[in-house]
Amino acid sequence: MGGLYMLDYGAGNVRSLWNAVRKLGYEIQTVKEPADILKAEKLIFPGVGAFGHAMLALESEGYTEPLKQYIASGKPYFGICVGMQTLFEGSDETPDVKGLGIIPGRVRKFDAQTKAVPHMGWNSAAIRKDYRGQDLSEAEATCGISDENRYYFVHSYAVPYEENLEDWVFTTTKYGDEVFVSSVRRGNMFCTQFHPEKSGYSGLRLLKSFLESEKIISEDNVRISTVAHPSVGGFTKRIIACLDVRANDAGDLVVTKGDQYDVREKSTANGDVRNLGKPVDLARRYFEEGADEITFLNITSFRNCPMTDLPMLEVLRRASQDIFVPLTIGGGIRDITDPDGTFHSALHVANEYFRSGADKVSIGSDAVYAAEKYIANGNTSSGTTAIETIAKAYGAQAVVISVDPKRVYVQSPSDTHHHVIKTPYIGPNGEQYCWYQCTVKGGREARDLDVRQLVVACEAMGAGEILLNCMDKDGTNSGYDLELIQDVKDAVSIPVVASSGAGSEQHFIDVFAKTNVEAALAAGIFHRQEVPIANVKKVLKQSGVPCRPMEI
Ligand code: 1PR
Repeated sequence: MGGLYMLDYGAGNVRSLWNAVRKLGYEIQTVKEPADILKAEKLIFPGVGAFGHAMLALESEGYTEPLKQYIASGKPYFGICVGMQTLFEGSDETPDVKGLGIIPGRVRKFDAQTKAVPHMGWNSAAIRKDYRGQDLSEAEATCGISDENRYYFVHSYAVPYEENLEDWVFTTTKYGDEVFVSSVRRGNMFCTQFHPEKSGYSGLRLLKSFLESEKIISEDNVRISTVAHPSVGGFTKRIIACLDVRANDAGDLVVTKGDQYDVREKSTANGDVRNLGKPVDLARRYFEEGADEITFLNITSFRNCPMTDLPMLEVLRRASQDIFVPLTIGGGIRDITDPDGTFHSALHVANEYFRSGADKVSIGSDAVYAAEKYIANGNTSSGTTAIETIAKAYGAQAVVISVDPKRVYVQSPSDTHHHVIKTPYIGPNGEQYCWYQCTVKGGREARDLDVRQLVVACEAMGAGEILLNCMDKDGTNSGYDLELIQDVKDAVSIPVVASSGAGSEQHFIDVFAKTNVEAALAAGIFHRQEVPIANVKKVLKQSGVPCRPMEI
């Protein structure tokens, strides 16, 4: 089909959308100049990053007027996330920048007192039962959205559902105590707050219905009833598969797995790097098996890794062609100086990863150094750290902090100036207390910084999520470190991913029952096929923990 265009203002991972459209058998072109917008027969605007940044980028590229003209022409338009928000009058995210003003209403920030913000993960999108006089099955059939499915959201700002929006609102979604507009649909326009290109097969079906449709819906179907749909909460806990990747001694990139971060076989004379499979093949398997997200950690990239040799870029490019759930990449996100003296900022390194298909980047060692400086400067930051520069360009939700802590036992809380917790894992000398010491370089070097100090500083600098490993638990199959996890949850209001130690389905039940963490990550049990992801979700569902259903 000719004439399908994507509006890209250079702010994010448009590769996922491109891959999703290709997967569905369509070709899509990128808007390169204002005239392309008017040439388009169908237009998709996958907005990423801050509202103000998007509006200013549209303005400076000369896209604002052609975009308004395109929408007014009646040709099909699909806005995603910020691509939907820009249609409203304005946003609290950037109060002095006006939106396109096509839909009445304003984008507001979620209340972080009552829930983790950003709203990150899978939630339902409930079609209003009275929608434009259609019955539910008709509405479902014409757009591919179903109340049963879950869609991937990642945002801190949303349009609260209000009565005056009823001519526009197609679905609403509940997050914590707030109900917001998760899609609008009217005339030629269909826009979603969630990311269909990251919403598995449910998202692909929705995109397909847009690509196939002649027109979204006719004007005479404008809604007639005033009964709003009582949106029910459908937010789920996430199950994340993690792939620790490095080159083995033969130079091939393999998925490996450590025991407390030691990835070398003990059974072979040479102590070879443990090889559990090929990164792209394993990641594809986890997507098909129902992983809600996939994380790749390049575990040796703290070594000198020039920009010309970032092997994970190719892994991401290939993985993102067939995987339609969020991909996180970690390892080596920091300022890099190549052997020839060329300097690359952390933002530039992150750009390369986003352009190759990553949705989030995870920062380990560099976050520890940044937090140390932040604390040393009286809890102020320069604005130039990797966390800050990447969060400013791509939004907080794109910046994950990967924490590699290890326990340091003390007899009494007064034995250290660090934040101490009581632990059920008694120390070698009978100690009942410990603090969690941050490490860098894959756990090789310990720093005088505790986990609480790290996560609080990183949240203040603009990080959007914490990936909380535990060196003592990694690879032990003995369950998550629940005390550590709840302690970190209590310290921040951004989402926290529990990691390290999962060895059975029961461990997932425990982590969600005994802490209020948003997601649980595991590596070894999935790689060794000891517990399939489907079984984890089945037992969680039986225990009353909401999960994204398996889909085909
Ligand atoms: O410091 O920004 O270059 O990032 C390096 C990244 O590599 C960090 O995210 C760090 O956690 C990771 N990393 C470095 N060395 C290792 C190692 O294992 N030797 N892996 C490593 C961290 C922990 C988790 C693991 C969970 C679950 N591995 O990724 O997947 O513990 O395992 P389990 O379910 O089998 O218990 P930078």
